[in-house]
Amino acid sequence: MAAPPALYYKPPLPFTGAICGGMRDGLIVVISGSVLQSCCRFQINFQCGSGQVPQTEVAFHFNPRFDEGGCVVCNSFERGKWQQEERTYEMPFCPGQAFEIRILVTYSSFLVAVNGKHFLEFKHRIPLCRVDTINVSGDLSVASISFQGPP
Ligand code: 9QG
Repeated sequence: MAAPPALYYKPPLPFTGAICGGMRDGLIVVISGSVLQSCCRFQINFQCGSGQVPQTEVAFHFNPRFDEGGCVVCNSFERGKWQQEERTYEMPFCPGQAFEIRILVTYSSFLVAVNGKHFLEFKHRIPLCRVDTINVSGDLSVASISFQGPP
C-alpha cells in the first residue's frame, strides 16, 4: 500500500486523510488556512479510522466556536459519546483571517500553537497507536495540511 502523502494541498472540505507515517512522539502537523467570514465553528479531529462520528472514536477534537461568544472546545469521542469538554475562553482566530495551527504530538499530549504562539495542551485519553486519521470540517478553507518531524 502506498504511504500517505506528507502534504495535502488545498483539500476540499470536509476532509479525511491518513496521518503520514502514523502518530508518534515529535510529529508536527501544520494546518494553514483561513477562517470564513461567516464562521460559526470549525473542527479538527484526530481519530481512529476514517469513519464518521459516531462510527469512529476521536482522540482529539479541536473546535473553535464563534457562535458561543468565542471559545475553543476540546474533547474526545469514546464509547459512543462525547466525553468531558476542556474549554478555553480565548479565541486566537478571526473571521476572514488566515491562520497557521501547529500541533506537536508528544508521548503525553497534543500541544497546539496558533500563529506561532502556544495556545493549549490536550492530554492523551486514547493511546496514540490507535490514532491514524485527521479530519477537518466546518467554516474554514484549508490551504495545506503537512506533516513534519521524526520518520
Ligand atoms: O455538543 O460537543 C464536543 O464536546 C457537541 C457538538 C459536537 C462536539 C462536542 O455537537 O459537534 O463539538 O461531531 C459533532 O457533532 C461535533 C462537530 C454537545
